[in-house]
Amino acid sequence: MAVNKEILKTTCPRDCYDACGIEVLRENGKIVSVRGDKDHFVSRGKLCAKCQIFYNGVVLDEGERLTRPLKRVGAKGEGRFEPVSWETAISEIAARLGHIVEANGAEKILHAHYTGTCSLIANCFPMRFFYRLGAREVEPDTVCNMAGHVALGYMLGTSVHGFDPRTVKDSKCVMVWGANPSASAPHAHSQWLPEAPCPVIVVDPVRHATAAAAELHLQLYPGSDASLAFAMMHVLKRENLIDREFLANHCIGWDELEPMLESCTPEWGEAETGVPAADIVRAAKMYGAGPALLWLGQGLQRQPMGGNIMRACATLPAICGNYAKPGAGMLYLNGGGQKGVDGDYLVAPHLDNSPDTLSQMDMAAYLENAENARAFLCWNINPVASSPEQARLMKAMSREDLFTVVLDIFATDTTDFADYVLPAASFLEFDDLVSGYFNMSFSAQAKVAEPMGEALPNQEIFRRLASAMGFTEPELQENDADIIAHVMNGMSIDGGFAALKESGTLFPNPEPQLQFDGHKYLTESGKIEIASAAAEADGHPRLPQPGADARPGGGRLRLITPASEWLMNDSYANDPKVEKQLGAATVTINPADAKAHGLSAGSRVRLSNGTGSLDLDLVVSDSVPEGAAMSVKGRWPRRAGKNRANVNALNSGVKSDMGESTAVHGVEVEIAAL
Ligand SMILES: Nc1nc2c(c(=O)[nH]1)N[C@H]1C(S)=C(S)[C@@H](COP(=O)(O)OP(=O)(O)OC[C@H]3O[C@@H](n4cnc5c(=O)[nH]c(N)nc54)[C@H](O)[C@@H]3O)O[C@H]1N2
Ligand SMILES: Nc1nc2c(c(=O)[nH]1)N[C@H]1C(S)=C(S)[C@@H](COP(=O)(O)OP(=O)(O)OC[C@H]3O[C@@H](n4cnc5c(=O)[nH]c(N)nc54)[C@H](O)[C@@H]3O)O[C@H]1N2
Ligand code: SF4
Ligand SMILES: [Mo]
Repeated sequence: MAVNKEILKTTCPRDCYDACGIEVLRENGKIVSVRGDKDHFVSRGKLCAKCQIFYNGVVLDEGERLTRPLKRVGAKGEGRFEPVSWETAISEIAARLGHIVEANGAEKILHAHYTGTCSLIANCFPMRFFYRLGAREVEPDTVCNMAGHVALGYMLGTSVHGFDPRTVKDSKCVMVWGANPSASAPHAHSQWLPEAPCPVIVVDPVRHATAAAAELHLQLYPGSDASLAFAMMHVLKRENLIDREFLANHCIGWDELEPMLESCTPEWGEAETGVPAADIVRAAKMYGAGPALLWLGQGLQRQPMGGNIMRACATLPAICGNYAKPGAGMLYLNGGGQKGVDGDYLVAPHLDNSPDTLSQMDMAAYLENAENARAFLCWNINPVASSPEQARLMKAMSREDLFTVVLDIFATDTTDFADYVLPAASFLEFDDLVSGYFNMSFSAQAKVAEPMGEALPNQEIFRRLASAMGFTEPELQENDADIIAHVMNGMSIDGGFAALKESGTLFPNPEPQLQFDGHKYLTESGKIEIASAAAEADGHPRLPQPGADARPGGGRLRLITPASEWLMNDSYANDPKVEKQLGAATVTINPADAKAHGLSAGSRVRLSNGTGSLDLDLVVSDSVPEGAAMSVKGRWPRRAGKNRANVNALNSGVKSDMGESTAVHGVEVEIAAL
């Protein structure tokens, strides 16, 4: 019999800078291979190593996926369930939620969500349901990047209008500050940076692969970034590399900032940051040499003073006039708005009845108390793995009277605590849209397989819940094809979804975009607010401040828990081949600290603090500076043996200075041999 072979294009919808194009090979309608699209400008025929495994591994494995709605039969946390029909699950959940709304009020229903899938409909549509319901939302960005959003909002009026990476062809320097592309943006690491026509500077306490490949790596102490930025600004001023005309025309507050630079000499900078003064001078001259790009990572602001640090670092492009011209700019994230995506339409804010949001840093404490929350719904998130105060959260989620519903594609630590588990369809199983947040690309997620078992896309699950709860607003029943058509009608893409599926990815703006073209800054003043009255009104300093966090005392270490090259947040750890690549869970410390603590490489150590403890294998390397420790995020507590913990067992949930956001890279731990 002839084999019917087809190749279909789709897109990786994960929370990743790259937004790779994917090619799915099907034989007689069955997926036989998921791989990088040869014609795609990012993937060029190659997915990252983790997705190459995972998308051909457990995602396609019916034995590993959730395929039926489940109802709890065991104790909370045990993960024992019996299958039920969709009708039973939906009607019982709707009845219970309806009862809570009547007896306690909808604000006693808490819901948490984040980055499980970032395709537009599956990530946004469920918000329509929760807005209408009036449930309380755990503000998702508070576990990731909220401090940076708030800080850049003060300065620029937006945090989601970054540089266009295509503009690098005109750059004289790229500076990557507090991001690790070698893990979190693998193709930017292997292609975009090496192909840049200019030197690369990396600023990071950890010498990761991108830092090792850079012309210059400034290996600073964690939390000393604001001082480094001020020392660089001192040099830029001294060397006449600042753009005074730009400052006069487009910025507010230079006159107030300039005197602050006087004492921030490179030698002062070295004492503050640990970076040699000569390297500070060299970096400033490289950055000041002409149009330059500054990439501010999300890891950068996950610190106690993360908001101030973002403001200090983002002052560099302002004083060098690095906006609104080719080769210049700053990037935190690129939002869909720049491409014409109507984000409001996707979530329907006019339905919003909900009370104030809750910081994810406060979630464990909040859930402990029945007065706060009677129900907890989790979708696109695995908080038992990703949230702070892990042990406290598991205990709170063990409350018999906390009605818990979790949507996921796999059984996770979080589904173990659910009363009902609802099986979500994977990205291969429904049509959707993907908007890259680094590149200015816009892509189709195409349905290339039927949903596995009885799994359903998030949006369909919430349509069914909305009906069962008697909600009649048409927005809650809008179908995917209509949503896709509506979004695309608002954008300048010819041929609609069919054309997008055919090409996989398009650039709504075919030419490289100038950041803040025509100097249209989005603050109320229309200028870059180095000095911000809005920040001051919110109780922050009017200007970014130099300064570094106190270095941990008493032999403690500052624990950095960034992205792993083998995991995608808290996903992929259940794939046996990924698990093999990951090997044993480790913590890396500097040789000087190993010596001081009498520890040797390969030994088993315990990290502990007032929040919890975690046992790991020790790696000793000067890839991390003295006083710091590094262990990647994203392992699954339930796969760690009887202790059921990952790095978030040590995370107290301490907040950064802005946005009630996480300061997870500022956590301190003690280390001891086991
Ligand atoms: N210690 C430490 N902790 C951290 C961080 C850190 O740096 N250090 N980083 C933080 C950051 S930046 C983030 S963004 C968060 C991320 O934390 P999470 O959002 O919890 O992590 P993800 O792995 O992105 O997604 C969670 C779940 O979504 C599921 N999923 C995938 N597709 C779908 C779908 O279509 N529908 C549904 N319902 N579920 C789906 C996945 O199987 C996974 O279990 O973690 C934070 N936690
Ligand atoms: N493979 C993989 N890719 C991912 C993810 C993943 O989990 N795995 N997660 C995705 C998500 S949700 C996000 S938010 C992004 C995050 O991606 P990134 O923006 O790269 O953020 P992180 O990985 O948390 O941390 C980046 C770097 O910040 C550094 N850092 C920590 N403290 C400091 C400090 O005080 N100063 C400076 N200058 N640097 C510091 C860390 O050493 C680390 O190298 O990646 C996305 N991509
Ligand atoms: S996670 Fe990132 S690098 Fe990996 S396939 Fe998806 S978009 Fe590409
Ligand atoms: Mo994130």
